[in-house]
Amino acid sequence: MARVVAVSNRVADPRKAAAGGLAVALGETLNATGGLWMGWSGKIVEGAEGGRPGEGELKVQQAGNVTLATLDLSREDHDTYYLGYANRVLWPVFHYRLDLADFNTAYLAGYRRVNQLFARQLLPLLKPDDLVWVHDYHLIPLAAELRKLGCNNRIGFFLHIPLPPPLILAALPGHEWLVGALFAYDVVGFQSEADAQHFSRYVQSEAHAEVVGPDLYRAFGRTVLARSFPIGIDVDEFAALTHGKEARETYETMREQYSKRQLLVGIDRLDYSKGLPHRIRAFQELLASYPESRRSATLIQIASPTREDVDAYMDIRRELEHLCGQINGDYGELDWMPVRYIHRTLARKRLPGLCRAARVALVTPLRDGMNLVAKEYIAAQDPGDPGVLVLSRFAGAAEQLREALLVNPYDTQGTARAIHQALNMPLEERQARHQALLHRIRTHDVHWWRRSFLEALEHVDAAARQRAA
Ligand code: ADQ
Repeated sequence: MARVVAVSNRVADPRKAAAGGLAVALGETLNATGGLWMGWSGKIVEGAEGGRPGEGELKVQQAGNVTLATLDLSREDHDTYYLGYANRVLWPVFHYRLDLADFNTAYLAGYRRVNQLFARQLLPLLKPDDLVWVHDYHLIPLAAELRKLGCNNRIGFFLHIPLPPPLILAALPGHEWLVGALFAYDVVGFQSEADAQHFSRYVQSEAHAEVVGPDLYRAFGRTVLARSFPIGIDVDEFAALTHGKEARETYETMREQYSKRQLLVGIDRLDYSKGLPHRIRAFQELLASYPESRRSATLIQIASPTREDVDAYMDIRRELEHLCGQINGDYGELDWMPVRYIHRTLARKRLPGLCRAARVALVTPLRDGMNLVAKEYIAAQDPGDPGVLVLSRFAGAAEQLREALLVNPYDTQGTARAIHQALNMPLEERQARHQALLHRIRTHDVHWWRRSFLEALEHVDAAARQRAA
């Protein structure tokens, strides 16, 4: 295979286990092809007068067979591109939260500037046959910027978050420009069928795109292959972690502590898209409607700190803390607290232990591109005595994980009923559902995802590209 060049907002050293499944999976391909990974270093350089540092500060280092190329950002670029356009505009709009979007024009200017900077820095590193794979909403216009500089490589883009329906997307000022920029790619990948359909409907109605073949759209003088490539996890890597020392320790401690109780778990970033307050209210409803669950059902909610410089994230944190305090005050006993809320990132090596010890996992986002926690929970279970996944129908994962108990997180009573059903599900039914789910996440794991995307990119119709050139 040709050399693969990955570009994402942040890069991770693929050799470090803590980097997680995506880094490991990408790392494998990058390593095999002697590839390159470019992104922001995570460092902010304060200019003398808040100005931007000069260019040419790309830091290049080797991680095994992989070249890592990282760029520092100026304070202004970081605040407008990353905190601004990516996290205050695209993230809320793409998660259907127009009410939380802040359409400040300085953000868009910063977003364009940083994408231009990435393009200028990346171009000299590219060889003509490289396959370039750009990741996520931070870098949508990158291919368009590279094309302007004369780049003719095959370039693919994968959107890790949802793409909203046309009328929500159309509320974004400059949406025509943003979606138009996707046509500079050869392949555009989405997490779910629903997202791919939103793209199809949008480009046909707003950009008068022509459908020129299966999943092939032509507009702006270019042809793009756009379809879903649902991301998976590295099931074997996760299974190995599950049997590691730290995970076993966590599992045994939890089993011991909760031997007479029913343990439920929630593991998320503290993001408003994850539906945490809705989840706590559904759990409260469980305690109110099913008295037998009192003194028994215990929810451990791990919510890791994230994007705390953005107001909406401080608001959701306060709301969650208030709700957890309320439910513990109303229902808690001297020897039992219904919710244990932990505002921290759980060490990756311990995560499978907690998953395995929990009878039920609550994965109930209001909107989510995929949600890998749902898949990790399945991978961590003991097939002989598996737990039950309660999953929001609005997570991309719900398209694949049909044997989970699917819920509408806005329906508090309905979700409480599903949690009750999960807690009382007979062993044979748990086993049958788990077996089907495990099969699905195994056949569609992260390696399948990476291979199918890169194969699509490698085999993109050369004739169509010629016509476009
Ligand atoms: P995220 O929104 O970050 O990712 P998710 O897929 O749920 O969401 O989690 C990514 C990883 O973070 C998982 O490996 C998970 O275990 C870990 N994680 C989450 N919360 C944690 C916590 N409190 N402690 C420790 N680890 C935690 C985006 C999209 C998703 C999409 C992924 C991958 O929003 O929809 O599934 O990218 O494409």
